[in-house]
This record gives sequence, structure tokens and C-alpha cells, in this order.
Amino acid sequence: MKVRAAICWEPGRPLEVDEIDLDGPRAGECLVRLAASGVCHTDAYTMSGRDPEGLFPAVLGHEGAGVVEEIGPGVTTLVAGDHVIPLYIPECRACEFCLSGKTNLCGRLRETQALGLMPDRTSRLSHRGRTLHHYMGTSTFAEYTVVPEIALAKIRSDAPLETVCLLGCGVTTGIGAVLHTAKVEPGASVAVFGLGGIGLSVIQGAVLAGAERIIAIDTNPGKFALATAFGATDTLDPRAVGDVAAAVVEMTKGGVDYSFECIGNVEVMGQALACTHKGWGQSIIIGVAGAGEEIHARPFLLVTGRSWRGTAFGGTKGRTQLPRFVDRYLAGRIKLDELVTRRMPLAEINTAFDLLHHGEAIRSIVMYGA
Ligand code: NAD
Ligand code: AHE
Ligand code: ZN
Repeated sequence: MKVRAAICWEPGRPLEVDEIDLDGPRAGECLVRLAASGVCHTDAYTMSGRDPEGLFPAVLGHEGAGVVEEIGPGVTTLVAGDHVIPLYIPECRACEFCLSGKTNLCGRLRETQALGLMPDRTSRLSHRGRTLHHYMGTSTFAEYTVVPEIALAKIRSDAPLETVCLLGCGVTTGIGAVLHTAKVEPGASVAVFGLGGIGLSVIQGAVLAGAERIIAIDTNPGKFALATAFGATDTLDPRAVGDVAAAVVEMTKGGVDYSFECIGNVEVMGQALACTHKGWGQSIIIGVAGAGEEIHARPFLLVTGRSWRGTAFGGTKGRTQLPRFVDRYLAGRIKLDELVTRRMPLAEINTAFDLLHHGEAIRSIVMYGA
């Protein structure tokens, strides 16, 4: 079928919106009509050429929501009409990762996702006969996409797809990092480095967890008002202090219990570790760094009881746990609408990246149809 999609032909080039060919779902796959897709910093990161796994040409996008239009042979858990959120981390419930009970990193699709292909090692996407790569197994910058059944979370049909798409990455990642990965406890102190869609969602996760002190840190003070509205107790511009880690240690008389890096800056990752409390502090890396970049820290920080961890999709098992996030949003316990800076048709998708790069957007949402 012919569908409109945003094509990333090569790093550093704006996306081209054009008609592409989308093949129907094969065994174990579903055709999904997307209602909307959020734009995450990770899309911009891959577009920039900094992603060591970036493949081009590709249809990017991984924060979507839509409706199952058609199912392929062997699909048993979904039917046409089901409302779904595509998952860049699937949940097969059968691999050693899923069965471990220790991680959300299902291993079933990782290899073919990294090749930009469906599980049978072919692509469903092409443009005038030229094969296009899938992206993160989701490719949500298109009116329709084909996704394996195990990478679709079925959600309740009364949730607004044009908003709960944000649960496909940013918000779930931030809240999940607090609740699933760090397991922040009531009364804890937290420092959040970077106040985009991820950092603000860490803040709302910290509030849900009952954290008492939440220090919101960003080089763009324009982000502080929303951070405070989300529950931050303190704000800090690192440029206003000589050493941001020392400033946080001083503010908390010893360091925070938990810190979260939500930027993708390896220097800040080191600062985030250094600002945690001796003996028990935990620092969680969420930001994604460019090819060749490495973290570094004084080993003594770990020797003296701090730990350095990371999280993907907030440690969330998508098919099992995402429906509960949708419930929490509908119950008013998770904020999504407040994160939406702009909605736009697919034709204007490059504006979303301009806003992101200029620090003017938390989340832009591309709307399909209507
Ligand atoms: P964003 O661009 O919306 O927000 C980043 C924020 O960091 C901005 O407010 C910016 O002003 C601030 N910032 C930049 N440099 C800073 C510095 N030196 N000190 C303090 N603040 C600084 O991005 P986002 O969509 O919120 O994503 C954040 C990061 O998380 C990205 O690296 C993204 O790729 C990554 N991410 C990871 C996962 C995961 O599963 N691990 C999921 C989603 C996004
Ligand atoms: N491809 C990059 C890493 C990119 C990355 O870490 N992606 C996150 C999701 S970011 C969503 O906005 C993730 O889930 N990673 C786990 C995985 O298995 O991909 C690189 O450095 O190679
Ligand atoms: Zn993302």
C-alpha cells in the first residue's frame, strides 16, 4: 500500500515527507494505522549521525500510538481494531531475558532491529523500489507501520491515542527509571540532570514515589517553571555554580540518594554520579551518548558505596506494564498533556526538530489523518 512517511535519507539532512510503499504484515506481524507520534531526542540523535547503529535511508519514529488494521498469519493476541502502542523493546515472554525476571530487555528482536529489518530479515518499507530501513522496529513517522505482534502493547480503547503516544517512550522511560530501575523510596532526595520530556517525567516519577527533595538541573532556565509545576523542590542552572556536583552535595548536606542523567552528555553523567551520597547513592544513566564517547569517573566514588546504573525504557515490560501507565494517565496520576508543546501534521515534522534543537519544545506530536 502507498502511505505518507518522513524519510531520513542521510545524517544531517532534514526529513523528506513523501509517499512510500509499505508491504502488508507477514507471519507474526501487524499493520498499524498510526494516530500520532511524539518526537524524542533519540530521533534527533540518530538523524544527526551520532548513533553508532544509525542506518540510512530509514523511516524514524518510536513514540507512536495507533489502531491495528490487519494481522498477519499466526497472530493470536491482537485483532483488527485493537488500540496499541508500538514497543521498541518488545516482550516475547519466552526468551532468557523475559524469563529472568531481572530485566525488560527482551532479546527476541534485538538483532534484526539493529539491522533495520523485520524478524524475517526483510524490510516492509521502500521508496520507488529502493529499500528503506525500519527504525527501532517501530518507524512511527508514517501513516501506517508494520510491527511484530510481540512489540505491540494493547491498551484500552478510551485513551486518546494522540496523547498516550508519549507513553511509547519519553514518559514511561522517565517514570519507569524512578519506579522500576532505581526504586526510589518515600522521603528520598533526587537530582535530575536535563529537563526535557525524560527529565520532567523523572520528576513526576519521583513525586509518585514520594521523594521529598527533587533538584531540577538544566542549562536552560526556561525549563524551570514546568519542572517546578511537575514537583521539583529546587532548580539549579549549572552555569551559575562552579561545580554542579559540589553544589548538589552542599545543598543536600552530603549528596542525593538518587540522580538521573537525562541529557546524553558523558561529562554530566560523571557529575551525576559525583553528586550522590557516599555509601548508598545511585546514579541512573538515561541519556544516550554519541559514537565513540565514553563515561569516566574516579573509581573511589564507587569504592565508597555509590553505584552507577542505566535504564532503557525505564525498565518497563511494555506489553505487561504499559496498560497500567495508560490507566494512571486516565486517573490523573500521570501528566501527559502538560508536556505537549506543539501538534503538527506530518508535512511539518522538521519544525519539531527545529523546536527541539532550539530548546523550545518539550514534546512535539505529529498527528496523522483527520
Ligand atoms: P531533550 O532535548 O528534550 O532534553 C534535554 C535537556 O537537557 C534540555 O532541557 C537541555 O536544555 C538540557 N541540557 C543540555 N545540556 C545540559 C547540561 N550540560 N546540563 C544540564 N542540562 C542540559 O531530550 P529528551 O527527549 O528529554 O531526551 C533526553 C535524553 O534521554 C536523550 O539523550 C535521549 O536520547 C535519551 N533517551 C533515553 C531513553 C532510554 O530508554 N534510555 C529513552 C528516551 C530518551
Ligand atoms: N543505538 C545506540 C543506543 C541507543 C539507545 O540506547 N537506545 C535506547 C532507547 S532510546 C529511546 O529514546 C534503548 O532502549 N536501548 C536498548 C537497546 O537494546 O537498544 C548505541 O549506542 O548503539
Ligand atoms: Zn525516545
